[in-house]
Amino acid sequence: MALSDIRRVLISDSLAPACAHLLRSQGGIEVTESPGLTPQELIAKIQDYDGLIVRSATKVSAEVLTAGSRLKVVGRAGTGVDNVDVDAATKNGIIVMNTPTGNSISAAELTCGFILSLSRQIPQAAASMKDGKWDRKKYMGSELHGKTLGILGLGRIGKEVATRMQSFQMKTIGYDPIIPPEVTAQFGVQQFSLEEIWPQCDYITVHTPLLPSTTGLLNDASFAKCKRGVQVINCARGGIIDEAALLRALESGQCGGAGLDVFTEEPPRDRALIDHPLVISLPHLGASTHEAQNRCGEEIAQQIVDLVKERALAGAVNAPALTKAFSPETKPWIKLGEALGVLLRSMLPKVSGEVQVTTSGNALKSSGSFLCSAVAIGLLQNSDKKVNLVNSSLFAKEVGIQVKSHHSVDSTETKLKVSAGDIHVVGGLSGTLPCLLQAASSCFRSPVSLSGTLLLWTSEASLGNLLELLSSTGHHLESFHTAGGYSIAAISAPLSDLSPLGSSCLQVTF
Ligand code: 9EZ
Repeated sequence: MALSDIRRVLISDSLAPACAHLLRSQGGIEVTESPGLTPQELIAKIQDYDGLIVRSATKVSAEVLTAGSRLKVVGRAGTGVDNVDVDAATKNGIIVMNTPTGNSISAAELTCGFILSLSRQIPQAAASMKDGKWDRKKYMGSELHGKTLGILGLGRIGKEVATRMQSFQMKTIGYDPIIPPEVTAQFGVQQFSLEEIWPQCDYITVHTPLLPSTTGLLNDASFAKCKRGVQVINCARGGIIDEAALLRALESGQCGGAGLDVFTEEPPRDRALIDHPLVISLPHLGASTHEAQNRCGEEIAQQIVDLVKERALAGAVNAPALTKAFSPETKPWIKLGEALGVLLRSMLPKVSGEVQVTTSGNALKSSGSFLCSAVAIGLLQNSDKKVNLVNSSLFAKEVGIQVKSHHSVDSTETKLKVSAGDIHVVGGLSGTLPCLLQAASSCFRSPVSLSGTLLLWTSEASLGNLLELLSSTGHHLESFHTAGGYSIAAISAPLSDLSPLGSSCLQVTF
């Protein structure tokens, strides 16, 4: 069943009404909203749905994903997919998508709130008032004017924090391994190496994903390189600032305050940081605004509508090969890739090791990755697994096949070549129909349509034997092609017994 065939969607968390409305009105999708299901209820219900949309409360476990026998997409209205078992989704051929941008302004504004709060200990002083006190000495603060803010991670959120804090005349510096310094200079952030950043900053805020390279980005060693009294903010992901190192730095005075919206464990059982007088903490409220929730609900619905309409695949986290695969022009090329994979699999006793996909022609310049997935589907035909464009490369790897792509500029002709060992097949389109142009080094005089039932011989076929068998079984010959020892016959329907046609004869149905 096609990944874009999404008729029924279940929304299992409380989401902005705009989400269901957009799915119904733009996508013609039947939507059920059932927030607060137990895991057992969700597992029982999910088999009736093609799509599932969640926020943070629903845990989309392997069990849920496996029970969803017709599930094609899981959408998370928000940044990250912490509550979705992405590996299990991929194995089951299910697309996982999120809305990476919907929360950016809210996250940035909260970060600025933390910086202002830290500079004057606003939450602590407010709490002391509620406590009946009038403590004017204890809450002496510092101006932000002229201070240096280090921003680690300069994507959308880092950028919005920078431009806002510049209006307080803070000096904004930062680091990002991907965004070029010329780009960040445009929004007033000079980049330095991390080693150069640490000693300059009065405040450091992190806006990176949680990766092995960013886990413990602030640790004992980096705190030691900072100015004494540096203040730190984490509104990104728990663990980017090492919690034990932060506590040590607060206790030694190396760190002068921390604003934390996120924790390695949520809710945190260890309350040592939260209880520290110089720590301001919140229960993961970065995305908790009406605007962010509306935006994320709308964005996830739009992304699913775009998938249904085969317009685009945006925000997918486990189908990188497919981001460019959604346009009407690519569909026949995917069909061709699958067909060439099927053909190669039938021609070889066993496909293993590297399979090379070579594209040529401008139209296929950036199609390599999804065509690899398409070829892998063909190579895995008849496997007992539910193979599709999401999981085919993964399954191919599991059986020892690596499908790799390369774009050739040697030919301007738009075509696709698939090679395994010393065997290769070349295909192209005739209109929108997948065709075989070449097998091994031999070109067919006219393209062989890769549809219906084909008989293949790796040696010279006996046309006499074939015609005799076809007439005795009531089949027709539709076309016959030979090239360099290979013969291909297109016939009207599959034959049940190929033995009269010689031992090299294979039958392939597309
Ligand atoms: C790492 C990063 C930023 C960072 C940001 C992104 C992959 N990646 N890594 C260290 N997107 C600052 C310090």
